[in-house]
Amino acid sequence: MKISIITIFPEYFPQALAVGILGRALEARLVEVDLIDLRDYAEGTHRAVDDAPFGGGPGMVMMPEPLAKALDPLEGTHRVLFTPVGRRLDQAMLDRWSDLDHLTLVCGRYEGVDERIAEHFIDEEVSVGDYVLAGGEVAALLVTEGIVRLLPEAVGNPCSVVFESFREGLLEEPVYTRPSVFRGWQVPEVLLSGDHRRIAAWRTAQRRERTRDRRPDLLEGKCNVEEW
Ligand code: JDK
Repeated sequence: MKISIITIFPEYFPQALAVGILGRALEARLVEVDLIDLRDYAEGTHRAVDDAPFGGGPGMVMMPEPLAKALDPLEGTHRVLFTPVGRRLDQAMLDRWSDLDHLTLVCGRYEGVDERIAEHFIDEEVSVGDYVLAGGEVAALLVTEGIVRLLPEAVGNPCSVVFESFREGLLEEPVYTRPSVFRGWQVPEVLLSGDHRRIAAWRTAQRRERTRDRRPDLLEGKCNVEEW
């Protein structure tokens, strides 16, 4: 798989791409990340990539021409633009993109990109969450990491990834490791019992309780409140 990232800050990425699952996947050539410096497609002595907004208002807007020039050779790839006004990122999008041969991620800056780029050079506009970043780079890194860990052979134990799709949209249960007593705090007794039926029941109860408490939105339309 290849991921092309268009950005005015290519230097943002290399350290993050070198560590952990991402670093191993890149080394093993399971994925190639191509960092494209938008500045290389800008003209003039100042290599400007931004200009004032038509109609007035604060800030600057990414000019269409450098983005179009960078995106022309990437026609036919799946092109994602990060923006606070996109459809909200979810695991299903990452699952879908992880099957692609070539994904293009476009990172804006300033107040965003000229709308004609979004209309004519982009396949999906995506928001990574309901908060405002200063640009798309954090989003591109987040998506790259989320995709690469889904690639077969990128993760030590592929079962742990496959297993996720069977979790039915509930939050995961709490996990514990040794020691069984840490600073006086005991691991739940059931986890030490060796009774796998009781453990499974406890885990399910924990997942429901957590989801009800922290992410009730995940339960909407799922079930009657009594039962969960
Ligand atoms: C790409 C530039 C910064 C964009 C204007 C005014 C209130 C903001 C700053 N999920 C998510 N969050 N943030 C992004 C994202 C931000 C970006 C870019 C992605 C490119 N920025 C920016 C727009 C505004 N707007 C009203 C909301 C301010 C993605």
